[in-house]
Amino acid sequence: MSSTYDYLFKVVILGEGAVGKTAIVTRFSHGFFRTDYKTTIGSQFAVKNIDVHEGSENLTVKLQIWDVAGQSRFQILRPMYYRGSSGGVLVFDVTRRRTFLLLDEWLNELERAVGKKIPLVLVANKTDLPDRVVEPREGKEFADARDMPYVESSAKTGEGIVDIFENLGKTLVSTRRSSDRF
Ligand code: G3D
Ligand code: MG
Repeated sequence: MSSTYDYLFKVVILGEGAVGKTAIVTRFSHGFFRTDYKTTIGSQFAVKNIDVHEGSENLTVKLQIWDVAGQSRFQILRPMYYRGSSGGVLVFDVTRRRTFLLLDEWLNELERAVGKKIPLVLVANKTDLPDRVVEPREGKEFADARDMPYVESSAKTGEGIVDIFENLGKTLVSTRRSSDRF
C-alpha cells in the first residue's frame, strides 16, 4: 500500500540557482523533465516513496523533498525550510565552475540552520551537456573530503536521478537506526 511506510524523512535540495534542483525533483517524483516550470518561488515539496533493502528487510521510506529557491533574495527564508531536515541533496552544475566553488557556502548555511551535520549526497548535474568544465575527479574529491556519496546526474536524460535518492534513503535509514540505539 502506498500510504504506509516504515520511515519518513524530510530532505532538502540545495545549491545555486539554475543548477537543476527543480528539474531533479520533478524528474524523480513525476518521472519526466519539464522545461516550462517557473523559477522556484520560495519553496515547494514533493513526496515520494522508495524501497530500501537493509539486510533481509525491505523497507518503504517516504521522502518529503523540499525544493528551496536558490536565489539570494530568498536567503532570509531558507533557514526556515532547512529546519528539521534529516538529509540533503547538494547540487552543482558541471558546466558552471562557480556553482562548484560555492558548495561549501551551501553546506555552512545548512549546518547553521539545522544545528548539526546531516547526511548529504553531492550531485554533479547536467552531465548530458557537451560544455562540461568540472571534471568527475574534482567532484569526487570534494565529496570524499566531506564524507558524502557522489552521484553524476542528468535531469534531462534521467541518468543518476534514482541513485541520488536511493543512496540518501539508505544512509538515512542506517543513521536513524544507529541513533535509535542510544
Ligand atoms: P534550479 O531549480 O536549481 O534553479 P532548474 O534549476 O531545475 O530550474 O533548471 C535550470 C535550467 O537548467 C532549466 O533550463 C532546466 O531545464 C535546465 N536543466 C536542469 N537540469 C538539467 C540537465 O540535467 N541537463 C540539461 N541539459 N539541462 C538541465 P531553462 O532553459 O528551462 O531555464
Ligand atoms: Mg528551482
